[in-house]
Amino acid sequence: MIRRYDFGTPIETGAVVSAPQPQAEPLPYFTLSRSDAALSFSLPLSPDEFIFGLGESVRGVNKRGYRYRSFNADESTHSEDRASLYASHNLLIFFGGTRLLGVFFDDPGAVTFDLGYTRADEAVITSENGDLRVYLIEEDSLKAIVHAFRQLIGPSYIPPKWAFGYIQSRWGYKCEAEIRDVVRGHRERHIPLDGVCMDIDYMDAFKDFTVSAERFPDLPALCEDMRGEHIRLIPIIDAGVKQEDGYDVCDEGLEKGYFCTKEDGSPFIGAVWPGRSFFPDFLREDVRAWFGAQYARLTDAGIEGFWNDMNEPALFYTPEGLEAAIAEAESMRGRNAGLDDFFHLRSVFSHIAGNPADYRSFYQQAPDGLRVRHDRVHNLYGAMMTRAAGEGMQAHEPDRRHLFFSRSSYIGAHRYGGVWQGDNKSWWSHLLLNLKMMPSLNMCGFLYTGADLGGFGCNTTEDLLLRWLQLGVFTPLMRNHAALNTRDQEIYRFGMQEDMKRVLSVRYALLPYLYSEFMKCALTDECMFRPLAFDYPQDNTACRTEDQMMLGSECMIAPVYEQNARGRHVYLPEAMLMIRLRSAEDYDLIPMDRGHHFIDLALGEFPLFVRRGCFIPFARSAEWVEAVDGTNLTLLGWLSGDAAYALYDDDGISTQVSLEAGLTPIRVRVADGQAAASGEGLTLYADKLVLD
Ligand code: MIG
Repeated sequence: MIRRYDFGTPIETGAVVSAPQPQAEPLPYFTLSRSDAALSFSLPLSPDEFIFGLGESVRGVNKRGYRYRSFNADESTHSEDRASLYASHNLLIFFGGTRLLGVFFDDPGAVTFDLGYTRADEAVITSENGDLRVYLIEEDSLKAIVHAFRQLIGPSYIPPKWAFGYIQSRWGYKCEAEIRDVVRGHRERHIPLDGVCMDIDYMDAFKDFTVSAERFPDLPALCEDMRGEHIRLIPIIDAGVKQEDGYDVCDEGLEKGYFCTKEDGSPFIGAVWPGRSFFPDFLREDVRAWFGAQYARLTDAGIEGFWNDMNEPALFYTPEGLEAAIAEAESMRGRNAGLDDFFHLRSVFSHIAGNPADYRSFYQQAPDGLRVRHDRVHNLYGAMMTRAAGEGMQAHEPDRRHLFFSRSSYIGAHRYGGVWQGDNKSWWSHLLLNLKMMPSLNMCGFLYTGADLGGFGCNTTEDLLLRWLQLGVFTPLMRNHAALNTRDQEIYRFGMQEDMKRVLSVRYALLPYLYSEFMKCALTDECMFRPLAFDYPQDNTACRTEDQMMLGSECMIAPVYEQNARGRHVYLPEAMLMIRLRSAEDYDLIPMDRGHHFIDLALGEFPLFVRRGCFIPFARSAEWVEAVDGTNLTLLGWLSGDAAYALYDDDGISTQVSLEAGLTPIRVRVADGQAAASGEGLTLYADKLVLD
């Protein structure tokens, strides 16, 4: 059951698709308090209560014990102390205390979540706007709460099937020749690959929807050659539009008044990669339609996917902010500056980027037509950019799916695109963070997601990349991406490339299962990645386990995330079959009992656990998605009797998807120590099933 409570004058966010009527009675469970405009909701916590949710954020899957703040930020240090990342996903689920309760705070402004931080026995959620909608979700299980929430917010975005292939990316690929080299580097060595991202350097002077004539003289021809190699190019689009006379996007945006404005009505200017830039007012439907239509310039050249960046929006500086800092410095000239002056000066300059004052200095148009100061609706900016892109493509090519993933998001954007987890670092702790964010993002509707494999900032090490690929094999978005001036990170740069290649072979062999599970979750509003608590709520050890995740209905994963480890501890909440994988052809099948285990895993090995009584389909590997034969499948599992799996598949590109039409039941009958498998139109091998 979902109940809605309105406070003040809520701003329409587009997060939900079917709002129940607001309740007249006061909000139960929470104690309310006001201080100026801000409205706080507090709730006592019992000692062992869990709090799940908050989508993209640092720390654990259980968010209890820290203070988080929804205020989207271009934050490249995802350390434990960061309260905000790029997204705001204001869902909390209280579990294991006196109540089982989901709460969604639908508020596009700053919201603070003090979850047992100030006081260990209390959660206090504070809306700075004080104008918001609160949805209470009460069901009898964690799964049911998330399912009800997902029905409230509408269906998750569905990417094309090729987007489940391995994608190589790097900030610094400058020209066509370099892209061709990267593709050759993979194809020559038979390292699987389906896409290459084009970062900001493909553009002419970082102008959105332009292509550098010098470095990419013939994009349509390049796209066509790449298609011949079964590769898609995926260009980046930034939020800021370069201020430049004669640049048509800028000229048209100015002429039609499409950009965010300052208090005096003149267009707001902030500096990002193109230098001084304007920011489209994505809250406006007409602006979204206009911006979204621009993507067609690239799809008409043969592009089928995009990533949207810098859409918090990131601001390096505003002319006013920079001027004020310089004035401050000048006022100190000639003074015999002491330590305090020095620290003050340093802090003035280090706070120019992403300055809260800048977010208060411009205005947008809310859906009700009223002018609203940006900071009150800040967390919608990236979401509405993704919506512009998604709706633009729906209008332009309604029958085809396109790949979209965005850096910034708000709940609601999950209907239009996926997200990547932003500028992580080549740290082992960020491999674990990648894993922990997966289920939280899934709860909030973001199913197509993954992190920069190998790490974005800092120099990776080959063992880190190898172990990270062993996690990336399971994440829908599987992209290796690295920052400018970091060590080369393509697989073929490393001595361990054969091991890495073997890991990738598993991705393609698992594709029928991963795609099937993804699509079933997208079409039925379920989570593909789940904390163990969702499946084993009565098992306290399982509930407190955060470095293993349930994957789809049949599996559990437990990646190695420590350097020099040659194995790890795994807790099995029930008997499972461990598939110790080295490659798609080379693996061990080991039945294991419920309980604690230490599992040996050499550098090139990683485990996948299949619940006893279940099986998964495993294909022959391939070097690109379209080459995977999803009809020729080996079944892997541990059975003592009959079992079944519903395999979903489709053409991978059409927007007309139907669960019923896509499902093929696979049945295994076990009799006299023999297994026989059947499934219409499928060639199935039952010889790898472990029977007892
Ligand atoms: O300020 O386009 O998160 O993936 O490579 C950095 C350059 C801008 C941030 C993105 C990252 C991308 C980078 N961008």
